[in-house]
Amino acid sequence: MQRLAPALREDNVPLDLISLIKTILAATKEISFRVSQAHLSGLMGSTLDENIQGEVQKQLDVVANELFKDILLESGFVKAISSEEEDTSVAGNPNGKFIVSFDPLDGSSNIEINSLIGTIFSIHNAQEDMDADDPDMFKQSGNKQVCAGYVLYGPATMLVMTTGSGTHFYVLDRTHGGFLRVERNVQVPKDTQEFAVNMSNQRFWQAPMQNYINDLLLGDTGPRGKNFNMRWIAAMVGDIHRVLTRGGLFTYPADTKDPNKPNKLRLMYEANPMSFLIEQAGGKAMTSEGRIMDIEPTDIHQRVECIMGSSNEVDACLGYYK
Ligand code: AFP
Repeated sequence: MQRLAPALREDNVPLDLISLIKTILAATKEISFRVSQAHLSGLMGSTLDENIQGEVQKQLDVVANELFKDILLESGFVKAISSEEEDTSVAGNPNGKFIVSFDPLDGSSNIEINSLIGTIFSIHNAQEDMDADDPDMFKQSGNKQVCAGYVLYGPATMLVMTTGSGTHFYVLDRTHGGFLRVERNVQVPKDTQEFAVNMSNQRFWQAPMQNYINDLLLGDTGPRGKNFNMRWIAAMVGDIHRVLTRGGLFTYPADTKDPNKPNKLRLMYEANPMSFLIEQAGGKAMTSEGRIMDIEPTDIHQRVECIMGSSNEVDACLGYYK
């Protein structure tokens, strides 16, 4: 097992990016501690506020967001940040080399039930010719990410990260306080018999997704000729971690439940970083129309359809849209 900084140096990650990653991890270690103490410190439950997405914020969402934002902005490494919990981007050091998009606490409906939650982050190079307070700086495709990852606050606090040379697993070793690399170049199996989707939305999906999932449910009596199992953690960090660990297909398809919100997952804070991790591990990350990371963003809070995971299964799903 290797400590984080030597592991990153071995992968030829530039020193300024290593410094930023260490800053991000300092914030996540603090969030991990606050999460573990939340019940004891009266931090369970919701605030009276809604975020820009119209979702009620949990107290821990706010704490995690403030912590992450403050540590990043004070570091001097970032020109601006953009968070799922902020109305717009927030300016940092005008000379900062990077910009960071993040979901400070993904899966917040799991907080009360002491189930999986995590922090997701995505790093791009800052554009030198743009002002630090210009949110348009974040309108860069997922292809331009220089690093992406998540920290999962589970039985172990785990970091899963890529800088473009494979996806690697790290575990927080509380005996020395740092992350140790436990698995290099994780590979998502090409085939799977497991899928993850919120089945309660089935009647709102488009016909191709309805047909695909129906065929999975028919198991060995249907056209797929094999049985499938289903899992749904309701936190993308948890579901994608399972896919990275043992394969699977994860989807949050477009639906007509709320005509003003045909997609649920956020491109910048969820879909792009997870796509980078999945593709670096040999999987696929798509919408029904193309690669997620090819999307040129038009809004920092835009939402996108997600179909990702084991490559042959993603292809099988997309076959229903042709
Ligand atoms: P939050 O970021 O608001 O906690 O939402 C989590 C999430 O965006 C994603 O992580 C899950 O996959 C998805 O929502 C779960 O959605 P359902 O509540 O519709 O199952």
